[in-house]
Amino acid sequence: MILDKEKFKSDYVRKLMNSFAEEIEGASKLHKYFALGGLVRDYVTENWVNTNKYYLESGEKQIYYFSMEFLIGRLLGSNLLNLGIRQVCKDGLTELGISLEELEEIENDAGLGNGGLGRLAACFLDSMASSGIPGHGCGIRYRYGLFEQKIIDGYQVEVPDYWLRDGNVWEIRKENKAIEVRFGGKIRIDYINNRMTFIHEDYEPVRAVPYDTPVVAYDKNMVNTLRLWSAEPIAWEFDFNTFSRGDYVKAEAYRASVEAISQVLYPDDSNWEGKLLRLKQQYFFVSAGLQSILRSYKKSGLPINELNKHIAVHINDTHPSVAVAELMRILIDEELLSWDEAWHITTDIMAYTNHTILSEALEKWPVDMFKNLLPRIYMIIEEINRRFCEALNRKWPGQWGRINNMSIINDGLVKMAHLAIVGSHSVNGVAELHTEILKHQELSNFYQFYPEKFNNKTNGITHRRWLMKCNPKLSNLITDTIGSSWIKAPIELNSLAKYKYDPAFQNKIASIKKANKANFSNLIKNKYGIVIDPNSIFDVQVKRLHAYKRQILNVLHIMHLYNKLKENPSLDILPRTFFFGAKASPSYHLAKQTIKLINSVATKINNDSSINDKLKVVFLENYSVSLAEKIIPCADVSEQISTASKEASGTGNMKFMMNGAVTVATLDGANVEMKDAVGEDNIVIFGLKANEVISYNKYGGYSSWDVYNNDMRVNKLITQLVDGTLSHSRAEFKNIYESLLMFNDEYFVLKDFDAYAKAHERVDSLYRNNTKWNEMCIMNIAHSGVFSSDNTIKQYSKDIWGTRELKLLPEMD
Ligand code: 26Q
Repeated sequence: MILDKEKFKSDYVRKLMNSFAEEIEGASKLHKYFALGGLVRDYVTENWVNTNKYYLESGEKQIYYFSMEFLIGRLLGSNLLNLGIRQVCKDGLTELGISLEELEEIENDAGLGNGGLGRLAACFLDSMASSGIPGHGCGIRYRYGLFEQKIIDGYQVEVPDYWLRDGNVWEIRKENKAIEVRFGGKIRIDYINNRMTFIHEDYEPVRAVPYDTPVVAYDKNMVNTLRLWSAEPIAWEFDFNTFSRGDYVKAEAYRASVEAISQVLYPDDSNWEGKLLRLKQQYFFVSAGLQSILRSYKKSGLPINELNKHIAVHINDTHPSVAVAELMRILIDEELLSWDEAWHITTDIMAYTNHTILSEALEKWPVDMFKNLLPRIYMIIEEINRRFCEALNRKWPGQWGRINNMSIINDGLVKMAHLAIVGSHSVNGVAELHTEILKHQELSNFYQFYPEKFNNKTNGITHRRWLMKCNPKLSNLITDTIGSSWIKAPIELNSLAKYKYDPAFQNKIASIKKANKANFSNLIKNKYGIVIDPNSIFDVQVKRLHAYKRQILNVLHIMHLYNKLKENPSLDILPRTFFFGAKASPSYHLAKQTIKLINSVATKINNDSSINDKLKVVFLENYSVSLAEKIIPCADVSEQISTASKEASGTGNMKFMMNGAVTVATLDGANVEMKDAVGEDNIVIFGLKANEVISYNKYGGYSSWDVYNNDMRVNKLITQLVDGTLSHSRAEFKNIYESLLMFNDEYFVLKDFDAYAKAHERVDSLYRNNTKWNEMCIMNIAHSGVFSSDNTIKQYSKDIWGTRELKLLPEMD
């Protein structure tokens, strides 16, 4: 948008006055932030209204991305960027004596996600809008996001994340668009006009109220919508006229049980408590979302049997897969379509993305729970399953083992992944390797039955947030060097490859990294009191804590370097600072123990002056989107070391690459494609391959005891876990010790140790050659454009959704 500085200043002063009856002098930082956010929101509202109007009137196909998680982080900076007014606002604020950066720091992260899956949804929203695709998010407005992590005494302590405490300037509550969602009760079957009719009785109604957040396109007059639903009691329960004490108690219980639905985001949990509530959450937002889509579709006057021409729904992992049955319910029970018509429309609308091959993450619900909570939905799933099993039996007559295995309902469980596959026209994995594993291992039966449904869509990241916003110095250097076309067409970053050998460009790249590192070092000193050397190699592993991601491999290797330095204090290794950032699911004991281990190793190493500051270890508390934006531009080395075959894709890996880090990687997830893009000289690959891991898992042949007995470095490290080296209590790291030895090291940490240590020796020697290292950084940036989520989203749009990319919204009258 066009905005001049003087206009901005006067708008801002007025906004502060109108919102808080304050002048700049007397206003708090919080109010200054809210005035700025409110003003930016005002700037987008006209385009937002026009976009919605255009979408409604044109009948343009809309895609709704259904997700339990949207990890969007902060919005002020990205909205300013996408509107193209960051500089003018910054200059205007400076003249008013206000620092834009300081105001940006006031905003609470919207932490409505655990990790990759939620952040992917957020990147997709940005890319859909910026590519001109009419695409919207649909999810839950959790009152509490993922917990805030405190580290106390080296242990993770979880604190509730009340992100809405100060209010949320970006959202608008849409009271008039509320929807009723029904739980429990019974289904009575009746014949009305000769049609079998299903009447839902004695249900518990819940009011779903939408809160809309604008999703601003980059340099386009379009604004899409993220609609998050909040659960509230239906008003009639509080009829104060007929109110008795008993009613009051009942009404309060009802209120609490309803509000619980949108109270808190579930951590990716091995703990199944609160299962019922999670199922309630899923049906709640799916039903509200689909009902509201239908309501606005009908307003446009288009015929119901063309719904699939105008609407697409994407199911982000199995969590929203009840959408298949809910859409069938609406089309059959409310729109009076036949089963076959409804099924054709539903499967044409739905598409499903799988994000994991870990079987514990595939959702299964006990039949009794499901039937009681969602009786009509359960009936529909039974019918879907009956027809599906019949079709299976036609293809594979009498192969009951296989049919049982594929059945949606089996062993007293409803299998949501199966429902999603059967009810969608597209099933995709999130990296080439992952999709191949789905097709030939985990979902091979389904692939044989529905080969045409399976496809790959490699993940991506929005280069607007993950380069332009978080690393403005690098972004400006790129534009100064190759022009600005890469911003609209990130693949053109590859023009940077020409400058690979250019010493002047290399120096600029190196000095930007150095400046970012120096800034961050100050932050670390202020927050943790740890002094780190900005000239040391910054080696970073930030991601959810999980055994398969192998933070343990990293920390064991750090212990090993420390052991070597203790033996030989003059050992010639380059100084390194290792950073970790990770939240562990509260009930995931081993993950929490790993955090304690990292912190114990950090304390030991950081306080040992005999190693001459050659090693430092920093655990970054409360890893989040806003912290990621700070650490990623500083990284020299990116740790992507999951056990091959276990990481579906990874997206952090791409963010580091785009910011010029060199990746130490196993051939897992999208690392494989990163290697292909950047060339094997510019990435450090090590370790078992996916097929080797799969084969060990199938046929055996690995014993961690053998490594322990034969590799004296490993032997020493394992012993140190339990001999008091790191903790007074020898039981402190017992679970880690046992997982590596007694339970035969499920994730091949010891097996890969030697290769990993060698990979780091390579890193050390590559870094010594400044020129070579800079070349590698440049090549990583230059080949990262293919991992922009703009690229990914265009493939979804073309291959799966059938949506169009609008250049600009036509002028509205
Ligand atoms: C399941 C059942 C009960 C409670 C919680 C869950 C649950 C919650 C979150 C299961 C899984 C998740 C999140 C998964 C996730 O983030 N997966 C990551 O998705 C990324 C985007 O595709 C990939 O890049 C990562 O490889 C994958 O791990």
